Amino acid sequence: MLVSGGELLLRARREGYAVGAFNIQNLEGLWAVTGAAVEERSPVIVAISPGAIRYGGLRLLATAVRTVAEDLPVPLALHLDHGEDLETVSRCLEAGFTSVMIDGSHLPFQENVALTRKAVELAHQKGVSVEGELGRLAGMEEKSVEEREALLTDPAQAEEFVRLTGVDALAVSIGTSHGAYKFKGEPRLDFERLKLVRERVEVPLVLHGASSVPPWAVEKASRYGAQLPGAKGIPEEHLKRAISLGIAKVNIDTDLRLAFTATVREVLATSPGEFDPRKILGPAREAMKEVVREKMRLFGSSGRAVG
Ligand code: TD3
Ligand code: ZN
Repeated sequence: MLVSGGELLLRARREGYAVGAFNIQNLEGLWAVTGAAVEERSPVIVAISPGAIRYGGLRLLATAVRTVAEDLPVPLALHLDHGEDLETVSRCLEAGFTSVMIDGSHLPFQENVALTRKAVELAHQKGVSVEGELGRLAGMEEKSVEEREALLTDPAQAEEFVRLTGVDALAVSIGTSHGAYKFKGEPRLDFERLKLVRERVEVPLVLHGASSVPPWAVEKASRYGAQLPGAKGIPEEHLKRAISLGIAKVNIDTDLRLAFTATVREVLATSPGEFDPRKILGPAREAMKEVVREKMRLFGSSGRAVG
């Protein structure tokens, strides 16, 4: 069933687990993510970014997700990831999203507050919850202490941001970044900062850039010709710790892309006579589904859809 994003996260926060938000761009992704949720009996957030909207079309993607959600035996929230402006937010509200993110993290504090507050006004009129972001996601290596401080979420500012905007969830910057190259050296997250934010902020917290970039996926893709030197993500233990410290939503995109692409490469390389898209994309979406299932178990959302 289609549910409000806010409700999913409040329950996760209360019970101490996290709901995965998995990005999709097409039907393969939708099948993989919802298939995993059913098999794990897990609540799930299907995330669609502005890039995905440009690729797949807003109405078509939204209709597909809502149609699947109707008959789904587990709760699903349809979420706009990294909404860039109020027009995108409005279009998604119109299309039946049950959760939206407005990302003003690149703006000066007051401008981020103003933009986010407007998104909250629009969305709350329709009973839709809003995620805002404070602090910027960026590689933290080769940065001075001052530069890091400027990028990571400030706990006192976070408290003020939530109070001034009325957001239902807050994305924080504690050292993660998007993509497959998150660290050059040892993976490090600022857990102390997360604790301080948690002490001051009541609403559920969100971790972006949370893919683990598992070695098996990088190796499999590389075996069949991919070139991903230095790819590195967030260790699973770090994610568990972040969830124990109050993260209630974890965003995953890169790991799904890697699993999908590694499998497409494998099929093409090992079955050169194959040209039926179903025989190529079928195994790929199956691999993607297995990754989503593992995330659900790691985040503690497996089995939460019942009782
Ligand atoms: O918001 N997202 C998904 C879009 C980013 C493009 O990769 C995330 O925070 C996912 O982060 P990750 O670690 O999967 O790249
Ligand atoms: Zn993100």
